[in-house]
Amino acid sequence: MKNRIFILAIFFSVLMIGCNNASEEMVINTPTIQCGMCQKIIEVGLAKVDGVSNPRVDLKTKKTILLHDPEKTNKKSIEKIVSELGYQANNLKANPDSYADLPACCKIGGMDKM
Ligand SMILES: [Cu+2]
Repeated sequence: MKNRIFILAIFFSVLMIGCNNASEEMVINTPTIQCGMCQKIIEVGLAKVDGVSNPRVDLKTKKTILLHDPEKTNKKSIEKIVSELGYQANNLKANPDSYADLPACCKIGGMDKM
């Protein structure tokens, strides 16, 4: 019986630590990324955002995975930031001006022309 309370206590304190961190995983589809440079642009761009930590771009699956603090930021604003970096984020299309400024290799089909 004592053991069970002990386990429960550990369980709840782990939960509390989780809440204090307030970091939830978020996965964003970034289907227009082409190369390692795109990966860097998005990872560096998102790392600067308050409430975002450990952003990483998976080139193979074309997904961006990050931890975020729901009190500081949300999916909508992160999608907007990715769009402003020049990339599509889920259903939000890339900002056309930012996309135009991307290096040629980072444009859609850019890697195929090399
Ligand atoms: Cu690129």
